[in-house]
Amino acid sequence: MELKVKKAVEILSKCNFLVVLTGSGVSAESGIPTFRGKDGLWKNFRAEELATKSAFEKDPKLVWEWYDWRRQLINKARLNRAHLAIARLEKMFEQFFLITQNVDGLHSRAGNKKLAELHGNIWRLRCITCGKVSFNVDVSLKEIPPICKCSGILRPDIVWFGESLQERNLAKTYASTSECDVMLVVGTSGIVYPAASIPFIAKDRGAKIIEVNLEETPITQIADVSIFSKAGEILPKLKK
Ligand code: BV8
Ligand code: ZN
Repeated sequence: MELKVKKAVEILSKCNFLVVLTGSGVSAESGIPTFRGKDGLWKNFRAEELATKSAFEKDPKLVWEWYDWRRQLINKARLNRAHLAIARLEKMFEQFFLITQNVDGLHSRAGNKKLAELHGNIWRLRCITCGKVSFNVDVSLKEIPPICKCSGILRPDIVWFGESLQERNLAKTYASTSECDVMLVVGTSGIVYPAASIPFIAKDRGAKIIEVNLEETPITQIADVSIFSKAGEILPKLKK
């Protein structure tokens, strides 16, 4: 493992433009369940069943309860050393961009500014009628589902399965992916598209790929180095 860390550090020492791509594994050590891990269940529902427009239309209360449960978890969660190291990396590379699939807002809380939240943000709400977007300040909702002033139902401002990602985020993502010379991929199973295609696009453009994960993923086959260990352990080493 030390050899691999050394190789990753060597790659980073020659890097001009660093892009980091994260998934729920980067928040796992903060106690937030990943999607496909064993604790990825809530009341025996899988995320794929609840994070869809049809589930919300069928039972907005149930879907809101799930998000409320997650927001309370996130509110109690402490940043872990991977979040802090990635915030530090933004300061160490003047050309830097962070692409996250996570909706928990923890990278911003850690201080990252140059980032795209590809799948939205659990703290933002959007009215399904008038489209107004607002930040929800209180952690748990008083009324479920919350109602907009225009009396429309508010939904989480999150990209559900089957929904397309926001153009603005995609543009920033593809721009940084085409310019970076190193992509550091942390804590993602590389299953959800279009996020999962990002490392492949970077690789095709000649970028070096460093992966940090507990398990092999489809990205492992194209990685220049894959370090199979906890993000909270490895990222501080890479930052140092
Ligand atoms: C789109 C917000 C089309 C929700 C999320 C069939 C039907 C319908 C759609 C599809 C289909 N087949 C394919 C699709 C496309 C679909 C897709 O890819 N599905 C997958 C499941 C096959 N994609 C979409 O639907 C996307 N939209 O395609 O639209 C379209 C196109 C044009 C026009 C109109 C429409 C939208 C995808 C976004 C879905 N929303 N999140 C919410 O959060 O509530 S995705 C969800 O999965 C989360 O955002 C999460 O981040 C993301 C990816 O999962 P991971 O982050 O990778 O988490 P996972 O648990 O899988 O892995 C964790 C990893 O961490 C593991 O590898 C583990 O080993 C590692 N780990 C754990 N602990 C640690 C660690 N590593 C290091 N250290 C540790 N300590
Ligand atoms: Zn409204």
